[in-house]
Amino acid sequence: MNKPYVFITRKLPEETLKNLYEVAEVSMWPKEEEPVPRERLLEEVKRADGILTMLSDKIDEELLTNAPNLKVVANFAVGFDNIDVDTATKKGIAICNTPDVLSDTTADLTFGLLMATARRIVESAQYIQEGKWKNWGPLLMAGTDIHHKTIGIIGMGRIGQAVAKRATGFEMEILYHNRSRKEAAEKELGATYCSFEELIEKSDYIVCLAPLTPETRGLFNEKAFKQMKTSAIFINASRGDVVDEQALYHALTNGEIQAAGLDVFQNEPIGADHPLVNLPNVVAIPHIGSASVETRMVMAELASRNITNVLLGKKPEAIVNEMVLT
Ligand code: 8YV
Repeated sequence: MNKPYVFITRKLPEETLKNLYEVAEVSMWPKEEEPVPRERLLEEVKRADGILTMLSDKIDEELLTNAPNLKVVANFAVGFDNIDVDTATKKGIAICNTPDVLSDTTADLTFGLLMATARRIVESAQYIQEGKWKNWGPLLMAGTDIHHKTIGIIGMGRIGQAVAKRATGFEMEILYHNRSRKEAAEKELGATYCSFEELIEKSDYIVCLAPLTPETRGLFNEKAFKQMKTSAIFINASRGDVVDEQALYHALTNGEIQAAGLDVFQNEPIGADHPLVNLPNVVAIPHIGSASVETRMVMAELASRNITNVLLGKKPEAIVNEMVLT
């Protein structure tokens, strides 16, 4: 019997795909930093039983309705806003993701971004690189304290809770807003639930880790930035589309908030001419929340196991639309 066919949309380390090679014929787009062209992907899904894909590939209705054999799409990410899950579910296609394995790594980066922004670390490094450090002054590159301040976390899922855990080490007061109450976070981390409005008004650091949904799209708009303290620092490590970037630019250049640390943008990848990138009070980084070598390997292994399990008729470890399995 022919083995099922799996297409991988980006070059991943071969050693992370061992179990997949045992059960499937595998072909992989050979470039690491260049997405597979849409035409090639449309061609591949005509025969694929499984696709291992990335956030940069749109797995939309057109693609899913031209995939007669497709049984599983495994996203190399915890988020899955690049996939039309409703259409996939109607067609009985399993959608898998990579939760848990990236939570601590993404929380480390989020906290690092917060610290870099508050303490002007990137601006300070550039100051030396540009040969500007000629003298010392009491307020040279003076930033803002982190310890004992109030952090407000929007999206208290696994990553949000891992950020909150780090905030306890800085003895911060922790506020959170989430679709549902997280009693464990309240008990174990001393986090306090509050409304979105209350959170943005009271927090010194506003950290967005909420998934992109119809409810969160454009959540951080002109009104929201106006409600924040003028000393507030905004950190976004979820999705660019939760922010109205024009409103953020206005807030940062008109003293409505103090600074922003951004790992994600509305239209990625962005160029050096993006209006937010060269503001002195912005630290911008290229969507690297989960990008540690260790975690990227484990993500690839999990995505690969997710496909293997679905193809073998077993329950995958992480599935978004479990109803397709019944
Ligand atoms: C992705 C992410 O893994 O997991 C997510 O949802 O945003 C990132 O960690 C990365 O962009 C690769 O797709």
